[in-house]
Order: sequence, then C-alpha cells, then structure tokens
Amino acid sequence: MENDKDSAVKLVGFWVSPFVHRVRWALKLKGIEYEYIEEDIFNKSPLLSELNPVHGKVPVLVHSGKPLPESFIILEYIDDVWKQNPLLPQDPYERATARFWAKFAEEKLFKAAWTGLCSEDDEQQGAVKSSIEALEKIEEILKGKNFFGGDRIGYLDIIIGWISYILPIWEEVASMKIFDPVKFPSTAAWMSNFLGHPAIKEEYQPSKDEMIEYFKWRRQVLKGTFPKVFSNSVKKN
Ligand SMILES: N[C@@H](CCC(=O)N[C@@H](CS)C(=O)NCC(=O)O)C(=O)O
Repeated sequence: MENDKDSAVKLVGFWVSPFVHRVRWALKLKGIEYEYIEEDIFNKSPLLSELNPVHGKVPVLVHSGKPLPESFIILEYIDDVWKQNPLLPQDPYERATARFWAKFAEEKLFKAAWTGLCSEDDEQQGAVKSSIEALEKIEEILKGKNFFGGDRIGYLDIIIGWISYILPIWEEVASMKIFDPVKFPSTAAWMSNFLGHPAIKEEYQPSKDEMIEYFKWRRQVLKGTFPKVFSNSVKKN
C-alpha cells in the first residue's frame, strides 16, 4: 500500500527555488520516493499551466495524478498522508503556533530579505532593518533548542531552512549584512544543526557558485538593468 502511494508521487520544481527545496526536504525526511520534473519558470511548459493554473508557480506536488501547489500546503499534505517522521507537532496549540511562526517568517523575513536582494540605497536599508527585526523574534523562539520543535527536525525548520544557505548568498550578491552570528547565536547554532542533519545534507543543493551567478542575474533583472534571459536557467540534477 505504502509502495503504491510512493510510486505515484511527482514533484515539479525549479533547481534553485527555496520553495521547492522545502518539499524536497520533507519528502526526504519521510523517505518518499518520487519523480522530479524540472520546470523552466522563465519559459513555462503547458504541464505547469495544467498543474497550477491559478498561480503558474512551482513547487507542484502530484500525488496519484492529483496536483497540489504551494509549499506550505504541500508540507501539510505530505504530513497528513505519510505519518512517519511527523513534521508538525501533535498538540493542537503547538501545531497552530508552528503555523503562526511559519507565516511570520514568510511575511516578515522572506519578503524583506528578498526586497533587500532586489533593491538598493534607502529601500535596501529599510529591508535589511525589517529582516533583522524579524530575525530577533526568531532568535527568541530558538533559544535553548536544537530545532524549532525541540530535539527533532520538523515543519518550521523546513519552512525557515532557506536562511541557512540562501540568505548568505543574497547578502553577498546584494552587499548587505542581515545575519550576524554574534547577535543571533541560537539561530547560528540552529543553522549548523539544520545543515548537518543527514536528510538535509543528502538532498540536492545547487553549488554556491551556481546560486551566486543566478541571484546576481536575478537582482539585475529585478532592478531593471539586465535582459530577462538566463542562459543557465534550466539545470538538471
Ligand atoms: N508561495 C509559493 C511561492 C512559489 C514561487 O514563488 N515559486 C517561484 C519559483 S522560486 C515560481 O514558480 N515563479 C514563477 C512565477 O512567478 O511566474 C510557495 O510557497 O510555493
């Protein structure tokens, strides 16, 4: 039964997408075999329009022929279908609290850090300040813990995991400083726990050089100073 479910799982993704990485990590933690389908998000396939007609974005998880978009929703679905290695806490209040912080991190930290990547001067300074304020809150909830849920890796670690490997790239590409390990020691320790976790370590990750090249181009395009075509936009892995 479990094998039947596993064989029918597909993930439509884009090599450098932090949203797609959440799903890759969750499937890895659950031990689910799946087919990975790379999408060129700058030259979208008819398949993507068919699977995600509302937003046309990746990730899309396809399970038994049924498509599901949006990384937060996909993670909850994976946790509902495959019970091993639970991602969300079992206690209803703790579950709700994990969702609260996931939403907070996405709305306050991800958006601000992305704005920092794609802007300059006052706008960038404002984005850096907002990112640091959000990190201060995250530091508070990580104090004394190895992972957000305690000793086991879970939902919130996967949602916020991008700060451990993409945030440093964005800081370098946009010459901004958001993360300070001295100011955020608990977050720094969590980053190394997260990156050192076997499921995270073993999962595909683009090289630093590939990410630098991609996000440099992305920053220039979004600032309106570069053509939209990226020669390397489709990578196989
Ligand atoms: N809220 C979505 C965001 C997904 C998203 O923005 N994906 C990007 C790739 S990094 C995408 O497909 N972009 C294509 C587009 O915006 O047209 C999630 O969490 O899954």
